[in-house]
Amino acid sequence: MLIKKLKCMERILIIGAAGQIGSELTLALRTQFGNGNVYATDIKDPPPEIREGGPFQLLDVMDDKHLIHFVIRHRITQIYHLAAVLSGNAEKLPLQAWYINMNSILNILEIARLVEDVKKVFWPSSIAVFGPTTPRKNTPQLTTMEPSTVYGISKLAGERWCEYYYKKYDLDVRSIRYPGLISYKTEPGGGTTDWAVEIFYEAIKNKSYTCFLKEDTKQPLLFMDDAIKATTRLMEIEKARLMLHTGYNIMGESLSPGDVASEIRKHIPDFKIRYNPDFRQEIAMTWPESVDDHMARLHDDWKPVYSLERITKIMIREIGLKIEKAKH
Ligand code: AKB
Repeated sequence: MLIKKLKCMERILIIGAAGQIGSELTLALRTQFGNGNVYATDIKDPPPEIREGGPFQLLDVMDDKHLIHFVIRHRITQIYHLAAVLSGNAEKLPLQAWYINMNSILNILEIARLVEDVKKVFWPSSIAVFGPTTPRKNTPQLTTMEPSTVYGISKLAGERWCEYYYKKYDLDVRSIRYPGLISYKTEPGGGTTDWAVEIFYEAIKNKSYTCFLKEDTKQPLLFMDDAIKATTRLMEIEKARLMLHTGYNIMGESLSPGDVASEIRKHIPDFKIRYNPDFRQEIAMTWPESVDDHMARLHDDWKPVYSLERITKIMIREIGLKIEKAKH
């Protein structure tokens, strides 16, 4: 009862609510805390259920003055900062990506430090924090980290800043190193793991896909529902029980485009895939194939429950319905 009462007092700000993670996390948090207590924001329009299901406002995380006013006016207690320039796009405009990724997290950390009502911050890290000198298989939580992409460097620096604010100001920042996320609600944009979503859309629309990675390049992947559960659980854990204030490794399965294509063919037998690796192949080769996520699993017994077989069935069904609906 007491827990329920406290939960109702939370007022949550989501930055990047129109993105791949934001569009699903907003809905999950609205179910948990009540629609009116979760303020979704982005610089672009979100899907209709985000805009219509609770408060939504266009807001730019780079605009620190508007942001701090928003946080004070709505007496925000938790901030989820999900906006970022992803790995592939960041390589095209490295300095802009660095500026956006770093200044946005610093804006959030500063606001959270200055505004007393803000008690917790969530910020997504990534498997991109690892680099070519990191062991690629079962990558440990703590290991050599020498990222060679601008996105990876910004995520590693972001992790260090999160820990700095925790140590210096006792700010309760929590983070997960997301692997490639598979989801059907909102497509990702500009990442090195985007193929794991694109492949389903193209298989359903055109029965063919040209993949930007090689057939056998394995990456750690995770279904969005498992990622959302890991995130909401991490945010619920008592502060004293947290083992890390940087990013927790998590993953579902380690899969290559060839693995996913074979599973899709069980449903669409004439699906064809071609491989035309581009610059993202090089990025993928510096990232883990799989990560050791035992620390995340220690928290409330979190473990992924969606297998490739189950994910494929869901993706084919849901994307099929979405395409049908768009026609009418
Ligand atoms: C990307 O590919 O850039 C992201 C990530 C793994 O952080 N999906």
